[in-house]
Amino acid sequence: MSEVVSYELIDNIGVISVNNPPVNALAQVVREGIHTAIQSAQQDESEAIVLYCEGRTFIAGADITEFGKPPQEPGLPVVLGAIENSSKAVIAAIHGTALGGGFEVSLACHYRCAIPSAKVGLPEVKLGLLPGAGGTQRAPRIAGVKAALDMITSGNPVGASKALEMGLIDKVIDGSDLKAGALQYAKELVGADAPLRRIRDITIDPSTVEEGYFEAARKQLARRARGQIAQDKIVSCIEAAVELPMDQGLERERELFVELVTSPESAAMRHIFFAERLATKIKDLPKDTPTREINKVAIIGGGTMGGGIAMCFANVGIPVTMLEINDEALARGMGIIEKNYKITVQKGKLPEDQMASRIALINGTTNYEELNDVDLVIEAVFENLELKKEIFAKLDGVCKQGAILASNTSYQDIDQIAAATSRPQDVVGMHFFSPANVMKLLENVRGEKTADDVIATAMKIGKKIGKVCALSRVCYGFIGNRMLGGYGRESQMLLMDGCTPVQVDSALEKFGMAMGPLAMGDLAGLDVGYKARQARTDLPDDPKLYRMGTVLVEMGRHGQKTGSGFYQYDPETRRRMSDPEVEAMIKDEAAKIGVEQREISDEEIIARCLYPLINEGAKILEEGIAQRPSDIDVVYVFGYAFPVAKGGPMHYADQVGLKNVYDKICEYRDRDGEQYWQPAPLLEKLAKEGKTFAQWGREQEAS
Ligand code: 3H9
Repeated sequence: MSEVVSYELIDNIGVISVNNPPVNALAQVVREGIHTAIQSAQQDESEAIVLYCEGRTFIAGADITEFGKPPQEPGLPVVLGAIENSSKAVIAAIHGTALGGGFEVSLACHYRCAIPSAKVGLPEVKLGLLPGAGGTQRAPRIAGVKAALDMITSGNPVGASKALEMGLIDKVIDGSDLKAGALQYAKELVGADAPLRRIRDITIDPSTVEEGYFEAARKQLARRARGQIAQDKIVSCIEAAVELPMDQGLERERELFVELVTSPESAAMRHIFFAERLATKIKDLPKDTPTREINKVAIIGGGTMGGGIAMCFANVGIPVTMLEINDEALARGMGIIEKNYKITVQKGKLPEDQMASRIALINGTTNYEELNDVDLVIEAVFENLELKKEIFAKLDGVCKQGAILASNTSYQDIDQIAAATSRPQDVVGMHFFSPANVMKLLENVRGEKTADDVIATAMKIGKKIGKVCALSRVCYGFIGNRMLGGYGRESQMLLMDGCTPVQVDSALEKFGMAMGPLAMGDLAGLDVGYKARQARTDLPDDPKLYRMGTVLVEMGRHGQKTGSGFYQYDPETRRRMSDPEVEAMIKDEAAKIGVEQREISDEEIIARCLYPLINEGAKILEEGIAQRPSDIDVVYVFGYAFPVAKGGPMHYADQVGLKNVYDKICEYRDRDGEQYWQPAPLLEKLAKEGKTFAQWGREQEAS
């Protein structure tokens, strides 16, 4: 057939096998191979056809690398048409993950069987797309409108038994020998003279859909979509599945798919898909770098952070010992963990019995000696370098040789912490984000002396506990927090210049940030930044700088925890409300220091808050703190809720144009001063050469 698709006749069944590692994506050769195989099977003595995949999974979707390139024949709809119109029943045999175009291939088949561990789904929405090969038309025809809409707009896969319940597949094969089971099933269908079941022949009764259902779905999805445009179009497609005949529904789907696949939102989300995977690759570490076994973990500190980290390990069945200074602190820590698990159970996301088994994996101690057999320790105490050094010296004394000693510090120097031990090669940063059991990012920090296998292990264990990992070198604040400085500063400067807090936050929330910077300050506590500023000696002596943050804290308005900060908060619901008193105060403070306020556009708000991120990102690249521009995007999307549909700050900068970013920074420098705006040399260079960060990244990767 072709290099990646083969065809053989086994007894009376034709078997098409796809073999396109790693995930059997539907590259042109695969599409062509399946198409040819289906056609030739029509001519031989086979009585049914099984579509099977070699390797770790059934087809996991279209080949994402082909999007944005000129289309190559045959297109997927043509292949699906050939399958659906086959004169002999085609049976999809599913293992691993049948996703996107892969699941759509199976929906064009007449029957679908799967092994119990298989999953099926339509995750296109996670790439800013919709299922473009009939998924939006076929799924509601067999699973019902609501189930299909939920599945396609969430993008989440379902396991084989659930898929069977939903009508998405027809049979779960007993045991793990899929090929034998599928052959057996095909023979049974032939023996029973089973009809050619084409999903296209099913019509949906419109009266089964409540009046106003689609409008309500649109509204609900718009609230959670944050700048993403695919959800709304998915609703339109499913509406078409109800209202239009199959062919017209497919046409509508194709039209909307093409709009999405050429949109900047989908390009950004595809960028993040590949960036997430690239971030796990360490430039100077071979793929086969050995890793250390992690079977038992200790966490130092049972606060919110330590508790959240402990949950991450317990969730994947790894026993954890949590160390606190006394029994009272330990009981408090265990209480927080239990409360968090209970909330998860109440939300229906965890069965109650699993909660008990996970909690049972977390043990408390106040005695360092009990850490003598753990494979990994993560210190998560408050940000005090001396205290951290003391703890690491103690760990050095009790932990077995080869144990990895990690710090969850957000700022401190990993090399100094490592120097407090006799084994700096075993010391690494593992920076989790709060709440640690929820946030996806794990920023691993490589010290000067960290051993290769320690880095490789930190990346591997991160993946195991469900995190998206990125690697940083040592600097104050590492990649993520170091970049934040200018973002917070400008959000407050804008107030002095004439904005209200609502205006600043709304502009950034419209851009797609989950929460504007001032509301975020209120959530974190304005006193935190206030105290940190007091400890710094390097800040310019400028009355404008952080003026409102300072004034509010000195009035006792520390943010949500005191019921007011930049905003007022409803004591019951915590709903944020603008505060006329703060707005008047801002005007007064600006007048006191002689700042003339003016109208400020959303465009200026976005530029002043986001361009400092980009500029610092460029410095971080030049210094080799981040491995590549796309790693910075991964940090921001998964750790700081930067909108995925914008692709992270560096991708966004490339879209705006580096020259435009550079020119604006120069304009702000000339207006507001060099102490705040100093274009990074790399940004200046690339702007002048007309290049993008992505191009620079590729050049570096190749060199
Ligand atoms: C679609 O189907 C559109 C249609 O509706 C309409 C068409 C007309 N293409 O994730 P991993 C690479 S949209 C190309 O580390 P895992 C990946 O980059 C698609 N490459 O493995 C990585 O490369 P490398 C809908 C792909 O075991 C390697 O495979 N489908 C694709 O942790 C291993 O990946 C999806 O959105 C692809 N489709 O997870 C599914 N998929 O080794 C996307 C993967 O060089 N894929 N690669 O870094 C996944 O969710 C996961 O890869 C999967 C395996 C769960 C399958």
